[in-house]
Amino acid sequence: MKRAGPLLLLLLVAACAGPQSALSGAGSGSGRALLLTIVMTVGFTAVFALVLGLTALAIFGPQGWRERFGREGWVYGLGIAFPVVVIGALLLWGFAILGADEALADAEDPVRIEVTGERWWWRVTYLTDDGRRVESANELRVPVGRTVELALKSADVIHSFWLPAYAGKTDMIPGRTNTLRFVADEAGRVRGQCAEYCGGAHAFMAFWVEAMPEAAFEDWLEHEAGPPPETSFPDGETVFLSSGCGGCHAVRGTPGASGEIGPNLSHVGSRTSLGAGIMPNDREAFVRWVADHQEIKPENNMPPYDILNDEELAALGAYLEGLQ
Ligand code: HEC
Ligand SMILES: [Cu+2]
Repeated sequence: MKRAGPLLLLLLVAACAGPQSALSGAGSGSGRALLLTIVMTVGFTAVFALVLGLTALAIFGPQGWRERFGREGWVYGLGIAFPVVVIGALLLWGFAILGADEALADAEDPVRIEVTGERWWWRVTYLTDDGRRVESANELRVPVGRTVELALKSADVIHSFWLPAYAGKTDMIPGRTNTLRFVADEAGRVRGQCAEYCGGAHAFMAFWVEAMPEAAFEDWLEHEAGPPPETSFPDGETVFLSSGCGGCHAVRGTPGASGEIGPNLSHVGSRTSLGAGIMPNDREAFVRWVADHQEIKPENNMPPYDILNDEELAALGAYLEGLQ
């Protein structure tokens, strides 16, 4: 029984690892947030223990102690001066540690990506060195070891961009552009989530970030900027175009599919997930999304498509998966 405590704690801490954790961070910002968390936790546990100890002494302690604690000086000392000094010092240190990381702020030639919070997905636009805007959605790819500068915006209400493995939360506020810089220290895939309640499907507004070697990133971006390969599923493309999907979704190189309302689907088949980080990305998932997205992600802004039959759905699934 005596061992249960530490064991439980171990279990709890073990649950803190994984792709969406500041404790197993992979960037400079998360390291600082973790240090702050540890210092706060240890420090305030000590203060809590002190308060409990003094309270116990004041109640159960020897007569002399109890009289001593009865004096007014204690209220000024431990009740006012102590918290002001401790919390003030922590506040200043917190500002210093969480303030702009100078190396990051000064880094020249960052990779620039615009991320716009939409109800309830992420519009992602890469700004290339030669001035092009490459639109994608619901997933970010970044090069390892190079500073990434995100311009965070909102298209509607306040969202919050939270990518704990690399940095703290940054709000996305209508009419404003907030900047977030980070460096991914190693290759890998981490998860982020909207951290500000933004209405109906807020809980289903997540995203994945993949950090990859710089050369691979450049190749990927070049591919992402172009149209998908010619489709091997013309039937699916026909269903897509005749069902009005292209009024909301763009597929580069496809006449009639240049909508701006929903996520850009040019290379949707090559992304990690569907529906803003909530589903796998395979043919079957595409079919499920089109058929049942209002059950899977209630209240999302894509209209239901109950009119499509199984054959049309299968053709659409194959076509969408092929958008690589
Ligand atoms: C009125 C606009 C509208 C129309 C029409 C529309 N969609 Fe969507 N679609 C959206 C929106 C908005 C989302 C984002 C939903 C979310 O995740 O909150 C979306 C999401 C998607 C996704 C997931 C994309 C991703 O990045 O995960 C797919 C796939 C998709 N739609 C396919 C289709 C197909 C196929 C059709 C036609 C049968 C269609 N859409 C018609 C607005 C639309
Ligand atoms: Cu939200």
